[in-house]
Amino acid sequence: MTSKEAKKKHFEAVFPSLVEDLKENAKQYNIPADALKWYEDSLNYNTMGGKLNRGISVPDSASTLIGGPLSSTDYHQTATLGWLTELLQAFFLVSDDIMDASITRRGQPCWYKKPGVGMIAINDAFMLEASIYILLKKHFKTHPAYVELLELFHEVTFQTELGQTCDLLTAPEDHVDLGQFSPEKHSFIVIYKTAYYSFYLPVALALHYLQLATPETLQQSKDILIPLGEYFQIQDDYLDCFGSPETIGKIGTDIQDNKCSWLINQALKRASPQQRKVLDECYGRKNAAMEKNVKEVFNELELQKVYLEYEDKAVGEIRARIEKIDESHGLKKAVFEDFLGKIYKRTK
Ligand code: GPP
Ligand code: MG
Ligand code: MG
Ligand code: MG
Repeated sequence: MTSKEAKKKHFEAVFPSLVEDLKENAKQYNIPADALKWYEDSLNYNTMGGKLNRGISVPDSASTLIGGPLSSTDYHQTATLGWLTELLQAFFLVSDDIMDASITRRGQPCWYKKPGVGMIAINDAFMLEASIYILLKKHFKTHPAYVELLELFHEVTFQTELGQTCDLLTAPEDHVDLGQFSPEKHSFIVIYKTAYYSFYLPVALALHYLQLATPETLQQSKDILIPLGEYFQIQDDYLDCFGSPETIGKIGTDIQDNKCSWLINQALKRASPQQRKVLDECYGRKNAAMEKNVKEVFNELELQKVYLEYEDKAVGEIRARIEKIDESHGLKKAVFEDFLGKIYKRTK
């Protein structure tokens, strides 16, 4: 087993006890047995099975910040905070898959696509979100940063929902207008819908847990993690079209869903009048043949090459920012180098 696999196993081993906590909490309301089982199944199906990068980053960042291995209590506590970020992610993904009409997630049917689930998934998403605050109270009520942790989860949730609002409003189902897209809009969408919860949140949690969170350390972290998160979502947009569904575990929907993705913005910058006509006629239509025509234009415009050039440039800029970090406030460059290392050139 590689050390990465061992780390993942160690982190996964914490989850069952959190599921037990949540079941115990639910039992105080005399929850019927079938509802308790439904809740447990939803927790397991929607929270497990992913890469767990966000969650593992909380204990990882904490250990880097203190410059050595965590005590077993600190590991358990920071891994619990990591699982809360994974619950937040589960809440978002169950909801996002309904909104995006997606088919698969993590190599399995999306939760709402499972026989017998359907729109019950909306309530399950709410239950996943509520579970964060039940566990936060149980494990951190007496932590000096309890209120900061609580407010951080609330703020990051709102930021993500703001990004999702813009993602959906720029992608109306019944009206395609590629003139509505722009790189600026794209940048706003991806920073809010992805970067805050996926990148800033895990590091901010580690800083609060260790009581190293100050306006300076939080701001310095944000200045690196938001661009890093923007790069991550551009990878996601790229993989939606050019990744392999077997590897990424999901079937891309961005072209048919009329999404203001990185690829369409690049295509619009480069398209000839004829290519633009194909994009206007075929983008955002629920039709596989039209989706194929769009992909052909993307290929003619060599967007895979454009992406590799973007990646080199973006990663160079992020590395330069990391280099400039002032470690005297308690931050460590390695927190960000590790994060970049986890996603650089990812294929899933
Ligand atoms: C990723 O968008 C963003 C999210 C999963 C946040 C959703 C936010 C909500 C408030 C529900 P995406 O649709 O590109 O992700 P994926 O490609 O994984 O479906
Ligand atoms: Mg989406
Ligand atoms: Mg989606
Ligand atoms: Mg996507």
